[in-house]
Amino acid sequence: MPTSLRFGASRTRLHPGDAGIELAVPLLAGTADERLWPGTLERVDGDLLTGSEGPWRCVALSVPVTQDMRETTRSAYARLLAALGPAHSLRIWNYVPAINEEAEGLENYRAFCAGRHEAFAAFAGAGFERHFCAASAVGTVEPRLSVIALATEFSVEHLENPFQCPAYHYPPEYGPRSPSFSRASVVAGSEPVFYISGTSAVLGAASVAPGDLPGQLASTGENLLRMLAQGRRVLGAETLAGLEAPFCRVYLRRPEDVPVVQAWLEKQPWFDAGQYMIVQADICRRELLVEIELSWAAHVLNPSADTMPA
Ligand code: 3EB
Repeated sequence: MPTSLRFGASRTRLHPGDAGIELAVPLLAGTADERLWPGTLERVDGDLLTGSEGPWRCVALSVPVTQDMRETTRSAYARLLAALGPAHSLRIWNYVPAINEEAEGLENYRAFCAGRHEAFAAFAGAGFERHFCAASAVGTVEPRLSVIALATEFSVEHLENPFQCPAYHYPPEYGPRSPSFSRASVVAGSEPVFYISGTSAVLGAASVAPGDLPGQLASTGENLLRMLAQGRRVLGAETLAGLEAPFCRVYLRRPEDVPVVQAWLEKQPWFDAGQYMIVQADICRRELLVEIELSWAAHVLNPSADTMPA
């Protein structure tokens, strides 16, 4: 039985077995569920669940954040990386409590980045940046850090956007430790999978069109097309064109912006009205209003959907 990520729950719960993962992130539009991976999860260690299905591996963890965000994140990621084991990281979703609020002079997102960076450095040692995969990190109102990770035995290629500074090279003005992710991750070969990270209006390392939704959508759309071109280069144009349309998730800071985002989505070449959701979440920089991620994985991770002839 495949596992789904379900948005709009009253609280976050990671269920072993068929019930999947429920996230307390409000759904604003579109479908509530995204098929996450082809297997089920088992509870192995309190609030940490894992599963393996063929070459794919999934780890999900949700921990209360009662004290220091940096240390909570470091220890959560140490457990997560240990549970992923030797599999190659492919996609990580992070839900960070009160992401733009500060504690002791450090914004929660920056404290999260510091703890995540420290855990990767301790786990993978020198050259650990090679292991950074596609990710998103957005806010949640629940006082819990929830992280869902996919990994695979297949080799994974991590991609960068030539118009953006690699996030792991962001200068220190964006926080004491840089964010540990790549702009996209691809598995080529017989079971191709392609994940574009949560993508925002960032050029170089700077935010574009601060506080201006149409300007940010335009810039985000250009960044998504740039990453699509990177993926096409690795997968081949025919392979990419042969895949089902991507699943699209939009993280939106202000619920009242839904109509503007929907009108914009309908004009995007990759958009499929049957495979998207808009959820309410704060974005990791205060001036950013929207972040968008695309996932081409349904044909592998949701194979039952392919059994009906068109
Ligand atoms: C950015 O480009 C926007 O910290 O894991 C996007 C995707 C962003 C992932 C993360 C952050 C992350 O810097 C923010």
